[in-house]
Amino acid sequence: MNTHDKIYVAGHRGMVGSAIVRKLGEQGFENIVVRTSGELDLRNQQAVEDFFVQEKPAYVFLAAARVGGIMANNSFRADFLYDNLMIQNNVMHAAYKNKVTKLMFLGSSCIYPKLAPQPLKEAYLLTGLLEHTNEPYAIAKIAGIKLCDAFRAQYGCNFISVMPTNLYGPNDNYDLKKSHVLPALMRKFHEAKINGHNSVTIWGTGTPRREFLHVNDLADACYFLMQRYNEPGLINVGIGEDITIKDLALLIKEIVGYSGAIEHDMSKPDGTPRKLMDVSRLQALGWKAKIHLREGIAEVYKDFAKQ
Ligand code: GFB
Repeated sequence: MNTHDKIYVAGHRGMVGSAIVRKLGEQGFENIVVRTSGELDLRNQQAVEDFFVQEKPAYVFLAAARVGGIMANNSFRADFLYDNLMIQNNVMHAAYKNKVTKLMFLGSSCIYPKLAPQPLKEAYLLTGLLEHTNEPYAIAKIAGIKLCDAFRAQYGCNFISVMPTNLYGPNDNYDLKKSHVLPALMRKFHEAKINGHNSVTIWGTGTPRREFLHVNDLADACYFLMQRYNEPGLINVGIGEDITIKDLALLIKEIVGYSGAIEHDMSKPDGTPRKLMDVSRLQALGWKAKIHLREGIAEVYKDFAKQ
C-alpha cells in the first residue's frame, strides 16, 4: 500500500474500523474513503455496487458488521446472521467486480468449535459444533472466510481473513444489554462506585476464560498483515494469554477503585468455556501485541470516566 492509494475502511465508526482509520492516518495515508451506514447501507447490493463503481478503492478493510456481546448475539439471531451475510457478500462481490487490489475480512474467535482444543489453531475451523449463543454470527463469519477463499480460488482475488480475539478499546459499546463483558463491567463498577452501591452483578459463573486484545494492537496487526500476508484460510490475532471472567472483574474493580462485593446472575449464559488464540503463525511473521491488559484497561477507563 502506498500513502496515496485509495483505501476504503468499511465500518469506520465502529471500534475496529475507527482504530484502523487512526492507524492509517498515523502512517501518512491520505486517501481514505468512508461512509456512514446512513450514507451507504452495506446490506443493499445495488448501493454497494454503485459506491464501488464511483470510488474504485484499491484496498478494502472490511470491518463493518453487526456485533455485540453474548446476549445481543443470542437475542438478535436473525439480524446477526442476515446483516452480516449481506454486508460481507455485497462488499466482497463489489470488490471482485471492481478489481480491488486487496481486501481484508475481519472475523472473530467465535468461529471455532465450542469445545475445540486450546489454544485455538487456525486448523480447528469446522472441526466441531459451534457455541449456541453465537452460532448465527459465527456461521456468517465462517461463510465470509470461505467466500474470500472462493474468490481467490476462482478469480484470483487477494482477499485475506483475519480473526481477532475479544477486543476492547476506544469507541466500544457500553450499552449493558448489547455490549461485551469488558465495557459492561467497566460501566457497572464505575456506576456502582459513583452511586455508592454495595455490590455489582456479573453474568454467569465467572469461570469462562477469555483473551482480550486492545483494538490499537489489532489495528497495528491489520496494517502489518495488509502489507505482508497474502494467503487463503485465516490467521489469528491475539495476545496468547487469557483470564477468567471473575479475575477480569476483580481487575476492573481494582482499576475503577470500587470496594463493594461481586454477585453473580446465574440466569445469564456463560457461553464458550474458553477461547484462547494460538498466535504462533502471526508471531512467526514477526508481529506481537504490545499493550498489556492492565495498562490497556486503565487507559480506556481514564477516557470513560472523563466522558
Ligand atoms: O464479552 P461477552 O459478551 O462475549 O461475554 P463472548 C464473555 C463472558 O463474560 C460470558 C460474561 O461468560 C458472559 O456471561 N459476563 C459477565 C458478561 N458479566 C457480563 C456482562 O455484564 N456483560 C456481558 N456481555 N458479559 C461474544 C460472542 O462472546 O464475543 C460474539 O457472542 C463474539 O460472537 C464476541 O465472538 C467477541 O466472548 O461470550
